[in-house]
Amino acid sequence: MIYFDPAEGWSREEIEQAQVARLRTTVAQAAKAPIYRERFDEMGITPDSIQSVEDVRKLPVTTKDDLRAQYPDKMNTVPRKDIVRMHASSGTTGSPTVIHYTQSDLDSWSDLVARCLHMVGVRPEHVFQNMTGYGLFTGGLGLHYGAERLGCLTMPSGPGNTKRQFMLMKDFNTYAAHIIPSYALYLGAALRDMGMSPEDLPLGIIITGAEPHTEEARQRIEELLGAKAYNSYGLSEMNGPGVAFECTEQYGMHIWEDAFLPEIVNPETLEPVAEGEVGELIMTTLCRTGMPIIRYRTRDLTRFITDECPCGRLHRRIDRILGRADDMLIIKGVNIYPMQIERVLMEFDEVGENYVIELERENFIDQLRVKVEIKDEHFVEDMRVLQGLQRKIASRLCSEILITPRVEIVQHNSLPKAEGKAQRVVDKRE
Ligand code: ADP
Ligand code: K
Ligand code: ZN
Repeated sequence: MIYFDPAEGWSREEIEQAQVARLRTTVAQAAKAPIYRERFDEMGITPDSIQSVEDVRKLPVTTKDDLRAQYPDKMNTVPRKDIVRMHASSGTTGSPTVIHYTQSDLDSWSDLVARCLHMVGVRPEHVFQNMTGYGLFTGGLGLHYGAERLGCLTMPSGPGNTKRQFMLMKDFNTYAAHIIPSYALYLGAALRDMGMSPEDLPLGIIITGAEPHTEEARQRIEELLGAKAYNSYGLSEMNGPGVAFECTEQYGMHIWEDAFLPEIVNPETLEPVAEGEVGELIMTTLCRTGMPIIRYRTRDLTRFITDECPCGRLHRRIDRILGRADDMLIIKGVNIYPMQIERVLMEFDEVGENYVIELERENFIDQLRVKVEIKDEHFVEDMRVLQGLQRKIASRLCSEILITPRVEIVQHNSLPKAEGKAQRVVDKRE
């Protein structure tokens, strides 16, 4: 097998040797930022503190609040003239954090994204349609530069304008596309509504990422758009996309361990979880020069998949992101993740591609309401039929999340749709 980057094929020994060397360089570089200099001084940390990969645990963690406190550029470790780009997190949870990149940071980021695309079969002769928002959000320019680096004709089509997306796909023979999962579902439904079939599209590969989605949602996307869909994980604090990516096995995402040092810890104690257990993903940048980040607490919950991947790559895989620690809903004392709800909804053939979870408080009691669109062909005027379906969904949900939500079936295309990350949970309490 030919790799885009030789590092893809490294042995564990080669990976770990590079990690130790790069972590030492990163500690030295990070110490140029006051926040790290102070923390390292207090804890007596120097590059020599790092002798093995495990020594990363001697280092302090960095939180989103730490980054916010360093706004707008107090964590930079190079002079301003060497910074050539900035991005900001989309601010899904609170005010944004800003990331600064040198040219060498941008180059290694593009290489990582190109490596991901190549891994799933994208090649220079393919046309790549990037259907995510550009701007401060890293998903747009991140995939754009990666696809160009690989050599694809890269179309910055952005999100929205569904008819034009299909037109571009057909006219330019788009083989690979990057689409946020909720928009991919919407697009698939729109194709069906227009009376077209997946065979009418030239698509072969879809990259979905940037927000949590279930295996069931992936299968729908694949069926609706007639292409293989690969999960892509990233976050602006670690460049953006290109951190972890599914290979053609479609089981877990390889984290590029030559560029990032991942840990999975118990979010309360910060101790490593047992092999293969779910915890919070923490990552350290290993190649960044403009703004290295040490042990960033992603708040994302996942686990390492422990067996070796049949594809032969030895960069460890993480499982589909369960959600952010902040996404967890506590209703009537029960912990629920929105993805548990999505998984159940997508099991129902009658159910369409859009849904929203609403939290309400009635007489001091929290209530969970799930509004879900029904496919046009299943919509009937007969209330009894719809109520029957609502009951069926509610009882399946109850067996999954242990409380019975109110399920409300609504007509196709009646729920708000997002062009960027979908807002799946609306909290109407208070
Ligand atoms: P924000 O934190 O404001 O959303 P980012 O655009 O940096 O800003 O988003 C990164 C976050 O998006 C990740 O921490 C994770 O929660 C989520 N995310 C990105 N890719 C995926 C994915 N493939 N699956 C699940 N969640 C993802
Ligand atoms: K090309
Ligand atoms: Zn693999």
